[in-house]
Amino acid sequence: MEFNFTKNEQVKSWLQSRIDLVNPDKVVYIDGSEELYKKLTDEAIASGEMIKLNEKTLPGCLLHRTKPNDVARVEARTFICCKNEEDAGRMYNWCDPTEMHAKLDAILKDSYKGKTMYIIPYSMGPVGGPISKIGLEVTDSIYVVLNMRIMTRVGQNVMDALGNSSDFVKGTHASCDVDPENRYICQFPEENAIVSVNSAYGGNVLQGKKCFALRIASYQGKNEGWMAEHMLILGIKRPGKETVYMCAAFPSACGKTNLAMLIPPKSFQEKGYEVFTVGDDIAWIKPGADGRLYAINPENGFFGVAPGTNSKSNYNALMSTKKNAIFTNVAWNPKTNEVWWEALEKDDPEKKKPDFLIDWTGKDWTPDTVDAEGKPVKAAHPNSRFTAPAENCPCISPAFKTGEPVPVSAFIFGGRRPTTVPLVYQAKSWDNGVFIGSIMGSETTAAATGAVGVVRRDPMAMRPFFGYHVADYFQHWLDMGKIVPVDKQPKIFNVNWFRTDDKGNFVWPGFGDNMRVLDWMLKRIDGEVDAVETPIGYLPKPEDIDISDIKDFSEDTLKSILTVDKDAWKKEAEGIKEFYATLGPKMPKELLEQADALLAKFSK
Ligand code: OXD
Ligand code: MN
Repeated sequence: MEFNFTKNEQVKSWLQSRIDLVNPDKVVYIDGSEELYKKLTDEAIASGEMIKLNEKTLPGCLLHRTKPNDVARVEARTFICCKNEEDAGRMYNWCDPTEMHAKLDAILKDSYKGKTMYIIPYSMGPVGGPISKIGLEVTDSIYVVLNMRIMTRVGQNVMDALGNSSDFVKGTHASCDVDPENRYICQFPEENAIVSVNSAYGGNVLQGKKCFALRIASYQGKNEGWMAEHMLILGIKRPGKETVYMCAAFPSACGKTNLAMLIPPKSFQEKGYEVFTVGDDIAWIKPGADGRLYAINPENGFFGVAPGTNSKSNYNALMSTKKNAIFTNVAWNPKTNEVWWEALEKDDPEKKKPDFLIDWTGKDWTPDTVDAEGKPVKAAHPNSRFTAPAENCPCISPAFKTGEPVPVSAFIFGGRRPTTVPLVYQAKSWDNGVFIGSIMGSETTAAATGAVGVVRRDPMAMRPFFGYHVADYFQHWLDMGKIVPVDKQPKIFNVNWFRTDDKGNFVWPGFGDNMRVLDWMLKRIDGEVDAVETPIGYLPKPEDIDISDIKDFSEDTLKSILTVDKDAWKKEAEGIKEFYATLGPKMPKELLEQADALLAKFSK
C-alpha cells in the first residue's frame, strides 16, 4: 500500500506488517482534520456506537457503552514482555516476547476482516516539545480514534515531527470479540511496542496513557535519564510570589484529580492564592539546563472517573466535561438527552435524582431498581468515565497551554491510611524521600475482600505501571537524585488525608482544605518555617498550619493527626521490611538500610 503521508521507511514497513497480519477491508489515516473527525463521529452515531448528546447543554459530547465484561483495566492480563524475567520485576506478569508474539499474532491474524484500520499518529506532550515522544496506534475502533484525539495530540504534524526517526512506539489494538479469556494488554519495552487485544475499554486501548506514558516510558526514562511517573502536576501562586509547581503520586481512590484541580478555601482565595492544573495523572520529568527537574503532562485531556464527581467535590472536573467530551458507561437520561451518574446531584439539594434513566448496560432504570438479590442497582458503572479536553478545565495552567515544562519544587506521596501515618511530613533528604515513596500504599478497608487494615504497598503509585523491575526503578530514583544538585532537588513530602478517629470518621476535612497543608509545604520550600524533627521525617509545628477558619476543628484535633506513635511505627517498619524482602536481591542497599534504621529507632 502507498503510505503517502510519510517517507519514513520504518513506519511504512511496520504499517505494512500490520496490514498483512490483520487484513482490514479499508485503511483510514487520521490526519487530524476536523472533516475526518466529523465523518467518523457521524458514522459512529449512525452505527449506534455513540449516542450524540444534547447539543445545547453538552455541545459536541458523545456517550458510549462498552460490553459489560470490558469495563476496567485488567492487571491480571497485563504483561511486560522482555527477554529476561528478572528485568520485568516482581510486581508484574511477565512473558517471553517470542512466546507472547506468537500468541498475539494468532489472535490478530485476519482480525480486521470486514473492518477498517485506523492509523493514528500521536504525540505525548506538545508536538516537537523537548520532553515529548511519538507513538503510532493502529486500531479497528472509532471510539479509540475519537478518545485519542482528546487524550493526545493527533495528526499529520506529528508524522512530520517524527520525520525519519525510528523513535516511535508501535501500537497495535484489535477489539476482536472482546473476549475476556483472550484479552491481553502487552508491553514490549525492548521493542518500543504495545499490543492490546480483545478489549475496547479506555485504559486498555487508549495506548498513549498507561501503556506508553507509564509502562514503556518508565523504561525509556531509565535508559535515557528521565522519569515517567503516575503523578498529577499542579501550580500554586501565592500573593507576591512566583508560581510553585508540585507533582503528586497517590494510589487510585485517593483523590488525585481532586487535588490537581483543588479550589482553595475562601480565606486563601481572599488572600490571593490560586491553583492551576498542569496534569491530573501522568508527569514526564527531565533535568533542565539549569540543573533543576522539569515536568510536562504528556496527555491532552482527562480520563476521569465520573461517579462522585459533582460541582462540590470537583467543580473544575465537572466543568471540563461540558463540551466535546466522551462519556463511557455512565447513565443516560432520554428525556433530556443528558448523562447522569451517582452523586451528580449531591452538590445541590434542589437537584433531584432523575426518576427514570437508561443505565450503563442500556436497560431501563429507576431509583427503585434492584438486582436479583434485592440490592439497589447503580445507574452508572462505578468505573464509568469522562474523556474531556484539558483546555476545558477552568483552572488549566497557562504552562499547559504553552507546553512549557514546569520546574518541580516538590514531590508529594501519599496513601489512604486510617492509622499510623501523620497528616504530613517531609523527607530528610532525597534518598529518604525515595524510601518514603517506595513504601507508600493504602490500608485495605471493609469494602474490599480480604483482611481489613492490611497495607497494600503501591510504590510511587506505580504498582500496575512499572515497565521494568521495581528495584531497578528505585535505583533510578536514587540516581536521579545524584544528577540534580542538592540545592535544586525538589523537596519530598508524604501526606495522609485519611486518618480516622475512634468512630471511623475522617479527622481532616480534605478537599479544598488540603490547600492548608500545601501552604505549609510552600513555606518549607521557601525556608519560612522550621519543623519538628522525628524519626520518620520533619513534621509541622501545629501553629504553622493555618486552620483558623475551619469549622469545628481545634488545634488539639490537628495535633491528634500530627503524631508519630511508637508501637504503630514499629509495626509499620516491620511491614516495610517484609515488603522489601519480596522484592528480591536487586533492592538498593540505601533503601534496605533505611528500613533497618527505621525499625531500630522504634525498637529501643
Ligand atoms: C487511571 C488509573 O485510570 O490510575 O488513571 O487507573
Ligand atoms: Mn492513573
